[in-house]
Amino acid sequence: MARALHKYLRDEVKSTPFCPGCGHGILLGLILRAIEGLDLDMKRMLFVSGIGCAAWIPSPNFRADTLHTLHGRAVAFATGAKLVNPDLHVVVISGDGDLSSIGGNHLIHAARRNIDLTVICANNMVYGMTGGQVAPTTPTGALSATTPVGNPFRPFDLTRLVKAAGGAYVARGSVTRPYDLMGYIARAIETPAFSFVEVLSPCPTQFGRRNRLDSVPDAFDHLNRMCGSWAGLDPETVLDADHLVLGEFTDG
Ligand SMILES: Cc1ncc(C[n+]2csc(CCOP(=O)(O)OP(=O)(O)O)c2C)c(N)n1
Ligand SMILES: [Mg+2]
Repeated sequence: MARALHKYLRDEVKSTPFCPGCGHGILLGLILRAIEGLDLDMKRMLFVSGIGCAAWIPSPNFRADTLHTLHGRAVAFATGAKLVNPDLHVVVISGDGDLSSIGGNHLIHAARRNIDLTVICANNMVYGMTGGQVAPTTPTGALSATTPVGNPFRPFDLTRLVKAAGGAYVARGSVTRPYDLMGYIARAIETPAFSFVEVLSPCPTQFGRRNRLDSVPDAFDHLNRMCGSWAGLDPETVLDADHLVLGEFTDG
């Protein structure tokens, strides 16, 4: 499979921007595996990202057209590209801060307008690239560079937010459950309407370091525990800062 994926990657890119243990590299591989499974032509795809560690997933790695845009504006660029090139599969890949903080309005309005985009949000529960500041997805009580005694606020439930705004296909997966996640990504790309996949992705360097999850295995275990025992439950029944429900949250 690794050899099969090689054709989707640019040869000239020799290094990775991701820290050891970052989940974004796993997500990169799963997106390409989903594309391989769907047998899509990369010439008919456009990948759009904002600014942040997650925004480096498609650009410069994918051997396809990629737009690395402004912080928070990936969905706006993607909307424009889709409107003038309706035959393109336009996939936004960016971070939780980028898409739900500064870019939050673009996200909900694209869902409301049901623009035919796929948005993959790599949620590491923090602003990773800029030093681990609190994000709208940081769990209540979690420590960050800007909440040294704990985040006093509750996080967004991104899947519920996008579903309420009108998203046609909405799912939450985790890089710690790669096979399920690959299926969600494939079904999102196949959906001819606004689709959204939230992807939990550990950040040992920023989130882990401050929250006593110092080692890479600890950061992965923590995420798995958050998601584990709640998998398969109705998202309406349970959600708090420490427990996340994985699955596809789409009516009918
Ligand atoms: C207009 C603007 N404001 C702020 C920044 C600084 N900035 C760059 S990336 C980022 C946060 C990225 O967080 P996220 O999207 O969650 O990605 P991660 O690095 O965690 O993968 C911020 C605040 C910027 N580049 N431009
Ligand atoms: Mg982030």
